Amino acid sequence: MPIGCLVVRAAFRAMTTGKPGSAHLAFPFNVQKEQVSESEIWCQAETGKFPAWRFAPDPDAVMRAAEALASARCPVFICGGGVVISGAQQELALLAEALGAVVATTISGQGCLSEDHPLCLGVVGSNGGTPTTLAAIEDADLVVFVGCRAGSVTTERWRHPRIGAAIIHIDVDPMVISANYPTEVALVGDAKLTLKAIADELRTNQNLHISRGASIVARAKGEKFAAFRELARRADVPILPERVVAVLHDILPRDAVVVCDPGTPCPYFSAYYEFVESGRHFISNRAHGALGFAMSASVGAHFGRPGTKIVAIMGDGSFGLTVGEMETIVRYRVPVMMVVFSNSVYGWIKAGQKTGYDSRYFSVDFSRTDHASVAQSFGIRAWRVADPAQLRPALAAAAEASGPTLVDVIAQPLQDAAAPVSEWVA
Ligand SMILES: Cc1ncc(C[n+]2csc(CCOP(=O)(O)OP(=O)(O)O)c2C)c(N)n1
Ligand SMILES: [Mg+2]
Repeated sequence: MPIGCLVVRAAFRAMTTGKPGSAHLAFPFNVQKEQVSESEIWCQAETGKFPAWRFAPDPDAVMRAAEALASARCPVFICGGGVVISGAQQELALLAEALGAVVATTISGQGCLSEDHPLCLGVVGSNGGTPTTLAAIEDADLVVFVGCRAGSVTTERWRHPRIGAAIIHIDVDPMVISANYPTEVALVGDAKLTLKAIADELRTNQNLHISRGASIVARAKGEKFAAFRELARRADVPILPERVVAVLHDILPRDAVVVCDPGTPCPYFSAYYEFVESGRHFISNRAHGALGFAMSASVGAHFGRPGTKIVAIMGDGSFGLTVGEMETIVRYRVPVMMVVFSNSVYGWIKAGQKTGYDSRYFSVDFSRTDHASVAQSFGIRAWRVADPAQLRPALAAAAEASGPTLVDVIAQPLQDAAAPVSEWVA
């Protein structure tokens, strides 16, 4: 059997089973030149989508998790990207509603619950969390991690929740569970099946305590968005990131997909852009957080979901790393809308040097590029906005145009901003 066919088939299994994700194939020259007949190229049908095969957790663990949840005074779910990958949005909503429990998310977990759901707290952690959302985690007497690594950013380096707090952990990957927290109940399984199994178990529980999650969320979000709106309506020059988020939220369709680079985009959109449709509408490359991701990823998002408005939000550092991809965007007429936070600085790193190194700045400032002109040279319609009054008309025109567009926003440098970042990992 030709080795190439085996490897492609293995890649489909790797992408769609266990912890679904991308796969990378590297073919030696002799394999590339191998003769194969069409009948030898096939994949198991289930591996054409993810998760290909779901598996359920140990029923005994389900029972213990249900008991712990039923008696908790104030349980909080912290949901990661695994919930969205599993397509467990409805099961999560039903379980949270049965318990009256708060649902917080990681950056990748956005979309596990619609953000206008009364139990949806939004993003927590050092990148996109705020003091008021943090308080809700602090008040929990039971934390349920779902499809989430309980990593340093989400937990603010394992301080929230603290080590020793009561933890239930649900994940398809057993290597994730109890890696960072001693865990009361471990459930190894698909999020959709597991959440449903717990909800089924709770249905017969006579002592179910219903928590006041909705009022906790209302207070936390009320305070967070009051402070945000105050800044978003200001007409400061350079333009505040809050204003950009608010205007885009106003003008983009409900089902738009927003792809964010590191730097200013990720924390600002995680904290303040409310995704009111559940499912995958926010994409950011966590883990490595490589600059230059959003422009290329937005092209992938377009082909994955053609007909949907796709918006790439970039830093100017990211723009510099990936600008050549504009040729591809033009050649294929990919109708993505790009927005650049032009602040002439590696803002995230400068903010880290400001707080962590006593403002001793090194190698973080660079000169201003006219990103709109660069885009125009590639053949992309572009606007440059320095005046806050021009922001809405420019973004609206770019959003309405049919081909690729770019809006270059002269923006407040991140190290000077009221960013929703509690700790700069820099
Ligand atoms: C490829 C790569 N190199 C370096 C880093 C480290 N890093 C994280 S944020 C950042 C600065 C981002 O600058 P910019 O894109 O201008 O966004 P800003 O913070 O100014 O909004 C850097 C260098 C990274 N994440 N990826
Ligand atoms: Mg920058």
